[in-house]
Amino acid sequence: MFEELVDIMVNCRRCAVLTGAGISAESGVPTFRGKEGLWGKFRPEELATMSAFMSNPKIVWEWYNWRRDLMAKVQPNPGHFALGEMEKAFEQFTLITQNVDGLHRQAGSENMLELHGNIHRNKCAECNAAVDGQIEIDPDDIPSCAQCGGSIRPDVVWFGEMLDADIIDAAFDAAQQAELFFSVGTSALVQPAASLPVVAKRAGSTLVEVNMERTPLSDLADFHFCGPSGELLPRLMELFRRRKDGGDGG
Ligand code: BV8
Ligand code: ZN
Repeated sequence: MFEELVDIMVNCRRCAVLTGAGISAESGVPTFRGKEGLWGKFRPEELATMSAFMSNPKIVWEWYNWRRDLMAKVQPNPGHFALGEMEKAFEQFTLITQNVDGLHRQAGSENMLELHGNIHRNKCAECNAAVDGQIEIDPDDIPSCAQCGGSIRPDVVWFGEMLDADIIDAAFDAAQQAELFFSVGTSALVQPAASLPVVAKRAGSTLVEVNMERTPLSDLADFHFCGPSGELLPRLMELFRRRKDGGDGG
């Protein structure tokens, strides 16, 4: 199943990976668009937008507190660890994640870009000042920014908000330079993240998709492996390791 891909991997020096909610699914974190998805109960526009926060900060904080509580109970799964191992196998490796759950860092990934922020961090909704430490936010008594008095919000990128310019630039650079680009556990719908695999492919990269279902990217990909990333990525790395150790000719 992976032999042809491993033949390519062993000759690549620059690799980049884009992950989405699917890679955290086997850790017990609901995905955004799956039937049990986070959005199942709500619509993105209702909650993950500045206008939702301005009009109903209480319900937005209730939702984020619910997700934070959930994430405090979950662990990285073998898919996260496989990407942590993959990072060490290439001269240049960049992990680009749309996820805000922090599980990649817990699994040992170092050179990574959090495109959509991090749910465990807070910031001021007015002046963007980082608010470290305080994690528990009472939706009925939302704290104010010490600098400007603005309301405190989760430090994530909402729909209609710009991504951090340095982070998205670094992500496109990594995609442009990659010889090998993996898209893992993402429906490839949300922009600008979903353009990264396309940029990589156009720049000559081998494009590999690991996902439970086909996506708008699947026809463009050189390889599409349909299945759970928590099983497929460890198997791929196992074969890659054996090939690197010279223990496996085929
Ligand atoms: C921007 C952080 C410039 C918050 C998120 C029309 C109106 C308004 C806006 C737009 C519009 N058209 C386009 C836009 C732009 C919009 C966008 O792309 N919308 C989409 C929905 C069409 N993008 C933006 O607004 C971005 N900003 O463009 O700024 C701008 C400025 C002003 C005005 C206009 C433009 C900001 C986007 C960031 C939004 N924030 N998250 C939070 O988390 O609370 S997005 C959210 O979706 C998450 O980050 C999530 O990661 C991301 C993408 O979803 P996926 O990760 O792909 O998850 P999903 O459930 O969809 O898919 C999971 C996949 O995994 C599935 O395919 C499933 O089969 C698979 N899977 C499941 N289990 C497994 C698995 N695969 C493998 N193994 C498994 N076990
Ligand atoms: Zn402020």
